[in-house]
Parts: sequence; C-alpha cells; structure tokens
Amino acid sequence: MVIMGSDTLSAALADLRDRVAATCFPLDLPGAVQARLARRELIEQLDDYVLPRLAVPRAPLLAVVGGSTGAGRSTLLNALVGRAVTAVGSVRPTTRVPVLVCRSGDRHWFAADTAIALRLDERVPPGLALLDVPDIDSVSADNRRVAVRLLGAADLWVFVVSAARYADAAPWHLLRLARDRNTRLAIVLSRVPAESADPVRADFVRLLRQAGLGDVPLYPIVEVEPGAGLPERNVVPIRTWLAERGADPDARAAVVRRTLGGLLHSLDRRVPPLAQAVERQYEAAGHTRDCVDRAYAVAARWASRALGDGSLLRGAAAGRWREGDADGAARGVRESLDALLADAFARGAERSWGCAPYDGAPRLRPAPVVWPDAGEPLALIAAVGGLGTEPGVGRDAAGLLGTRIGVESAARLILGVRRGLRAELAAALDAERGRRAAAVAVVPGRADVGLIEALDLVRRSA
Ligand SMILES: Nc1nc2c(ncn2[C@@H]2O[C@H](COP(=O)(O)OP(=O)(O)O)[C@@H](O)[C@H]2O)c(=O)[nH]1
Ligand SMILES: [Mg+2]
Repeated sequence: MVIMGSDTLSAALADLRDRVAATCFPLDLPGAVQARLARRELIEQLDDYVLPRLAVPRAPLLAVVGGSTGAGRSTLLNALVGRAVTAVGSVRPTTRVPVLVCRSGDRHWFAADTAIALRLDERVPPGLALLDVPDIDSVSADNRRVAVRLLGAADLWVFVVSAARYADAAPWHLLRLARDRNTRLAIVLSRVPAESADPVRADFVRLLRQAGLGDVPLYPIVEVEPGAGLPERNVVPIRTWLAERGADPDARAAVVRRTLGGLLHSLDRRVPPLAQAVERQYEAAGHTRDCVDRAYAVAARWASRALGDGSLLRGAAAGRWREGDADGAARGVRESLDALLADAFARGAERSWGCAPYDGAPRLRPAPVVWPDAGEPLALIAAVGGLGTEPGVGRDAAGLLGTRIGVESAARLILGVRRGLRAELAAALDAERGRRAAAVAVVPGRADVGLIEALDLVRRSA
C-alpha cells in the first residue's frame, strides 16, 4: 500500500536512490554489464517518476502516447485533443521533440524543459496531460532512449501498435515491461484494414494473452484514406478511458497508486541482484588487493636483502674497483641497482600475474630511478657492501672513506646513503603495487553500500 505524499517513504526512497547511485561495477565480472544497466534504469525511474510523483501527488496524470515508428501516435494524439498539436509525418522519425499537451491551468505542474515542447489546450481531459514521444524503435539510439525514459516517467501509457507491424519485437519488450511493473496501460491497434479487421484483431488478442496482457483494454482504429481524420467512433472510447482515469482525485490516485505500487514492488526483484553484484565486486577487489600486496611485499623483501648482502658489488663494479677506478665502480653500482629494481619488478609481476586481471598488465620495467650517492662514490659503494662487515670491495671502500673523513663521519654517510637506497627501492615497488591495485581502489566497501538495509526501510515506509 503506497501512502501518497508520505514523507517517510520519499525520504527512504531518496536514500535508496543515493545508495544505488553510489554503487559502481568497474570490474568486468560476470553480471557486471547487467548490473550497470539495472543501476541506471533504477536511478532514472526513481528520478523521473517515483520521487517527483510522491512529491506532487496531486499533479495531473501524465499519459504518454508511445509506440513504434509510423504507428500513428501523433495522428491519434491530435485526434484525442481535436486539433493538430503535434506534427504528423511520413518522414521518419516523425516525432523528434516530445510534445506535452495540457490545460493552461495545469501548466505550473510541469517544469520548463527545453527538451519538451509544451502546448496548451483546454480540450485535454481534466486531470490529464498528454505526451507524444519519439518512436520506441527509432533509427536514432538517442530517440529510443528518450522514448523509453519518458515511458518510465508516465503514470499511464496509451501504447499504439500498427496492424501492419504488431508482431515486431520492439513493442512487446516494452509491453511486457509495463505488465511487470503494473503500469496502467491501454493498447491501441492502429491502421486496421477494414476488410480484415476481425482476423487481425483476433490474432493480436491471441498474442496479448500469450504475453499475459489479455485483460488490458484494447482499442482498434480502422485505417482511413490518406488525409482523412481518424473516425470519432474509434477515438471516443480512448478519450473516454483517459478522461475517466483523470476525472477526479480518487480516480487519479488509483492510477498513481497502481503504477507507483508496481514500481515499488519491482524494487524487491531489482535491488537484491544489485546488492549481490556489489558484493561480487567487493570480494574480487579484496582478493586482488591481497594478492598484489603480497606479491610486491615479497619482491620488496627480496630487494632489500640483495641490497645489503654485497651481491651488487660483483661483476663490473668490482672489476673497475680493482682497476682503481672508484667513479667507474660507483657507476657500476648504479647499473646493478637498476638491474636489481628491474628484477624486483619482474618478481612482483610474476607473483601477481592473474590476480589483478581487470587492471592493465603489470610493468616489468620500472621508471628510471635517481639513486642517492651523497656526491661521494665511496659512500655509494660501501652502502651496498654491508658496511665493512663482509670482506671485499664494500669493506675496502668503507675503510678508505674512514681514513679520509674519519670513521664516524664515514659510517654516518654510508648509513644515510643506504637508507636512501632502501627508500627508493621501496617507493618504486610501492608505486607499482598501487598502480596494479588502482582499478579496484574505486570499488566501494560492502558496508558503505547498504542497499538491502535501504530497501528494508522503503518496505517498512510503504
Ligand atoms: N492512410 C493513412 N495514413 C495514416 C493513418 N494513420 C496515420 N497515417 C499516416 O502515417 C504517417 C505517420 O503517422 P504519425 O501519426 O506521424 O505516426 P507516429 O510516428 O506514430 O507519430 C503519417 O503520414 C500519417 O498521416 C491512417 O489511418 N491512414
Ligand atoms: Mg509522431
């Protein structure tokens, strides 16, 4: 039961809407595409229909005249009003800008919107506003989208299907949607050839029953000569059906209750899968983060050990040192540091391969790093040589530096350079870890979303 104008319900729905808007499904997991679509539809319906309708329960009923290209929607709308308020055309798509027709006294209910042309006419039945929308099967995707959105914003639908094309898929998809949402609906079978009116109608009714729409009011309109107006005997019943719906506040409230109730009811079906999709994203993001964190932590530990065990002083650096070329040896150390970092990157990449499949590939090569050496090649050489505790090049360099600037100053300098090297290594690996996990950083936490709690609140308020 929908309590019209209930502030609690409006507040609960606004909260649900914001929570739905806060979801995102950036990871290409199974079901993510559907979740993105369902999210958008839900937000649009809440924004376009449910929330505005609850805010102004006494506004006129919005009746949309929808249907496929050339079905004769605009022709029908003009016949309903009794005047050419909207363009009829054989060039498709005929209805580009939606046209809203209402009585002048009802104009204030409709916000000025440049995307909709407003026509005032006192012949519109009281309590109603009629809306001519683009074709649901328009060649233009934008038009199709506008049409479906406007159908979603309406209290009731007059859905026009032409006798020539009633078997097409496009109208049935929307008719089933209306059925599932319990939208108040009348169906017009237009342009029925007079000579085959009975079999065409019978076949259409059979399809309606099959689609679970057997009890929807059906209004056939016979095909007329080009330029001739639609027969009043066909139009009057449609006008009457509409007029009855808008006639008085109770009748209007009944329509709104039904359409709004149908939409609210559909939330029970639509919100839980969204919550599950959020959960799947959350779990996948957590798994990715853990795996990437572990991979780069292992790589960082390995690099840190290699930095201090003298292994960087083997090879080219040692050779140049033995030739008495300290600057050359320091250059060799820097080359070894580059190789060490590249190796650490490769280790991190290897361990995290496949655990962040939604992100870009891991980088095997780090960006170039400027290694600290405090302007003193001896300090750099000693810093990667274990502070003189191991025999060899590093110890020699530390000893030489000690005799030059004093043992204490040398130790301080070497320690500082070593700290700097460690920090550079850690920062480079950490940046790569962050880059690898960046794609999942936007996935909201499970508790932040609270869709089911918000849905429960809507249920309790409705
Ligand atoms: N001969 C004939 N033409 C019609 C009939 N109904 C609509 N049309 C024409 O079909 C074309 C499309 O009609 P329109 O109302 O613009 O269709 P819409 O695209 O659904 O709005 C126009 O040229 C109309 O004049 C009819 O009963 N007989
Ligand atoms: Mg039209």
